[in-house]
Amino acid sequence: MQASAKKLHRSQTSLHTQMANQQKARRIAVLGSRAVGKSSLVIQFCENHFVESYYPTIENTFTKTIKYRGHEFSVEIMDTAGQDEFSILSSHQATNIHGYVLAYSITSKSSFDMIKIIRDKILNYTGMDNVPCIIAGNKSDLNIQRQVSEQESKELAAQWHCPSIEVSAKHNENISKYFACRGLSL
Ligand SMILES: Nc1nc2c(ncn2[C@@H]2O[C@H](COP(=O)(O)OP(=O)(O)OP(=O)(O)O)[C@@H](O)[C@H]2O)c(=O)[nH]1
Ligand SMILES: [Mg+2]
Repeated sequence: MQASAKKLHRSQTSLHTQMANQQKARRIAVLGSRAVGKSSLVIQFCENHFVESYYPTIENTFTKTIKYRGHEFSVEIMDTAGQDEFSILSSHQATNIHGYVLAYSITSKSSFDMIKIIRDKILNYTGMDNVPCIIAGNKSDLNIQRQVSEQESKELAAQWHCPSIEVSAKHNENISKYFACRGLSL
């Protein structure tokens, strides 16, 4: 093979590898009100333990490699600070994201209402009509303090054409399912 042809072949191969790698990388942002358990969910998923104490987050990024249907995915999960109606999305929270986890606590109606506000902010920011997301109702172990029914979250999910799931970071229930659902099937 001629030197120039070899060079072209090498650069094509490296471009091909780069594209393949890109296809297997996923970026997920976890957003929601304060103290709904965003960090607990991410830590349970990435590090397999539950933290009882509450440390408000500024921002953290976790990475986990997952094998899914024979492919390895590198999943980058952005754990964000709790949002209220006045917080402003930063550009890295709203761009280059493959999927959003909109988290609320089943024990807090206001945190459920907040995910609607957050989604509106994302739509405004991106100029899209819809974004890939999953509705995650955390603290399902606290059923006795429930303020949001599963039906309400299912109705919202139908409206947004997205999945919804109830999870417990404490009991490690449905966590992998919910990250797999959002991160890998996109
Ligand atoms: N019972 C129960 N408690 C939980 C669960 N998940 C989180 N918690 C508790 O709720 C509190 C807040 O959890 P965090 O994960 O820090 O909440 P956060 O959404 O990251 O909070 P910010 O970073 O301030 O936005 C902590 O005391 C956790 O132990 C859960 O599934 N069940
Ligand atoms: Mg946090």
